[in-house]
Amino acid sequence: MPTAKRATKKTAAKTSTAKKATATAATSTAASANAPAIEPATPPATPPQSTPDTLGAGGELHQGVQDGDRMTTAQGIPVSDNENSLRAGDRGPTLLEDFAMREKIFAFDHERIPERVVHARGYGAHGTFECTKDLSDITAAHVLGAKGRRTEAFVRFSTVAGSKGSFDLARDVRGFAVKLYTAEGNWDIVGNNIPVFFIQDAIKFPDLVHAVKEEPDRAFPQAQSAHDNFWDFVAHMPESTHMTLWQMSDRAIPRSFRFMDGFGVHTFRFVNEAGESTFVKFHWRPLLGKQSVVWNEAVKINGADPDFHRRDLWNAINSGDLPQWDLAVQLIDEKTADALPFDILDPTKIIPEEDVPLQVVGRLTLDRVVDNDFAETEQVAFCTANVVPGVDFTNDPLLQGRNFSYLDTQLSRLGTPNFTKLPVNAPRCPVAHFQRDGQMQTDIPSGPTNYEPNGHTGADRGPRAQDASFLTFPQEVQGEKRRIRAESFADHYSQARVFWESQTPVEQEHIVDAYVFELSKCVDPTIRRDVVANLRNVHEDLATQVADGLGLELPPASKPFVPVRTDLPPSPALSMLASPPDTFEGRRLGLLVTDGTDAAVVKAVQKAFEAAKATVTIIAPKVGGVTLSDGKKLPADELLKGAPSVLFDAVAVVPSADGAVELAKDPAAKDFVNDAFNHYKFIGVGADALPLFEEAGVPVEGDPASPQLTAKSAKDFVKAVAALRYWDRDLTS
Ligand code: HDE
Repeated sequence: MPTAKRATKKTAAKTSTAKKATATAATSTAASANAPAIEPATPPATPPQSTPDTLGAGGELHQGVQDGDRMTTAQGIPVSDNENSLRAGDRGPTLLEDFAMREKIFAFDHERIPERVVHARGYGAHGTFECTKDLSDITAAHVLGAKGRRTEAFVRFSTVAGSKGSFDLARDVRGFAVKLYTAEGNWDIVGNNIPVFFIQDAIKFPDLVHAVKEEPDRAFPQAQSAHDNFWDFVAHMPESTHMTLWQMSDRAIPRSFRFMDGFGVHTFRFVNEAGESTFVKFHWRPLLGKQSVVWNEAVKINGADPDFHRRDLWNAINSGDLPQWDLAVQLIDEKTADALPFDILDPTKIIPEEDVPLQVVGRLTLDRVVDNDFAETEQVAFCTANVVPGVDFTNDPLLQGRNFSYLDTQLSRLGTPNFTKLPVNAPRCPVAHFQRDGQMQTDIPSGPTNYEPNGHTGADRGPRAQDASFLTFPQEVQGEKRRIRAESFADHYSQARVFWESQTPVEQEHIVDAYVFELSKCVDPTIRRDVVANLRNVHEDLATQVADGLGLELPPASKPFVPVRTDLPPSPALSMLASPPDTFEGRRLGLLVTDGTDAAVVKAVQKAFEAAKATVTIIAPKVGGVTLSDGKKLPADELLKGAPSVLFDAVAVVPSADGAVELAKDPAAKDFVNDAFNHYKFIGVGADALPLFEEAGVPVEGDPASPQLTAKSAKDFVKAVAALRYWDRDLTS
């Protein structure tokens, strides 16, 4: 089986780096990744003792599943034939005795573990976090204690509602979960790309998730909130109004994980060495700026490439285009917190950046894709309760509930409390505790002492000195035990109004369109009415436009618990388009060529975009490529029929004169330019390309974002596309 052998060797080499990284965690397993093939057993001269170096014929404990040179069963028995099961006679029945076949199928039968009940579809990568500002006056967290200090990280991005096999461009919140393997244990910031949440109290989470997931009787719609159950729930939960505005905005259809924010959502607490506490909100801000797609594009991307986001991350990291985010914090002392118009414990509220500015304290760089999606991305276990000394919780009732939920769900997903031993979850610092046994215990703790205090393992195995340990902030707590919502949580609309008022007209139009689309999918008309009744408390313009889009008579406003504040100023930082990235770095140009395309144009475009740190994808009618004007062959990256323009941030269409005539007959080419134009993209128009645009009915002549593209103008084109979209394009002409 030469193929099996080749694969084995390659993977063995690759996994050795992962092993190195976890060497400190895997204390008792000194297996070598590059161990020689197991030789046929030579009986040992003396009977084996129970020490690791006499385990196994090769004298070593082997845990890697692809370490050996020859194929074996999981028990290490060499396999003679992996093509045929054991049978009686060449046409006879298969024998139960075939342990190799039965073991193989048994393992396969159990390959899947339960998918996450939410955030099932995710994609992970490794990276490094670097502290860029010493924050030791505010927090004792080691990771933030010295400028330049670097900490290993793992990040998993996700959608929330869809199952593991759903598509990437669902209108949905994105998970942004970060694990920092600090010198003082793992710190998880389990956040989202939207800074607020639908509900204020964890007890409502199962209801929210049931409502948004597929309806239980029919098992659809998948990965979509556009259905009765979700909007019925929202209509009856006015506290979700603020979050649904964000969800209806373009934030919920990001262009890529690389171009979206992350937020810790809750207010956390920093505690410094003197025991002083400061409230903190966490923000991850992408260095390449924020960018989203438009809804019509999202719908088409889901068909053209359901893996659009994961492919983007994989390609970017593997091509050295490393995604980066700044970690910024909003620090709030008790006095400032008391003066804010909202309760900082309420997770449906933000603290405007204009009120409490962001301070950048670190930078996250993703620099390595996973070696194995299951072992790492699927098995990674995040938990809000994983905090390190210097970081603590607040009484946010959503956060308090989450602290219970994550550990609990890991048990049903990963099947054992020993999931902390998995390489992706294991701390990168020494651990010392007396927790033992359980399913899948991979450690072999030696000696009889499994309790503390004891007289054998030494003082260092007891609790560490107080000042180096996690100390809960001694916040005073008192009050009656009651099921109650604080009055300070009662305002459900004012910040939704601020969000609406802070958006540009284009963004407001997208929000209205999204509400109209989603509510149009509700079969029960009372749901549409009730949602619009709530929206009247946010802003009359919003409610009127949504009602109009639905053909609905404007219903009376629902009654808010407390009067809506109309005096709060807009927060420009909430708009994505108000401060666009203005760079094409990290983005993708689709360059459509045909036989005879001017070689000088191709060369100039490639050079200009490479200099701008962007990617050029060559698209041609045949994937074998084209012959350019200079007679040279140019291989294509993509076939035109398989690479619609929705997959690119901007396009350039540079056929030869004959090529343009041929393209004008091709529906895929016409869709290519039509969609690019309708999605407000920049289009570089080659000198001979007009017949295609004319045939497709795309009015590029006179359109400022569809300049003529020549070898000379390539540099200007790359500057122009940094605007990313030309929102002023009049689509009615
Ligand atoms: Fe989660 N959430 N969540 N969540 N959450 C899970 O944990 C939960 C909430 C978030 O990539 C689960 O391991 C409750 C807010 C992310 O592995 C589960 C509540 C935010 C991920 C769970 C919330 C999040 C999860 C499912 C309300 C943003 C994916 C699988 C009190 C700040 C992590 C798992 C990954 C995953 C519970 C609300 C973010 C069931 C009870 C708010 C990014 O434990």
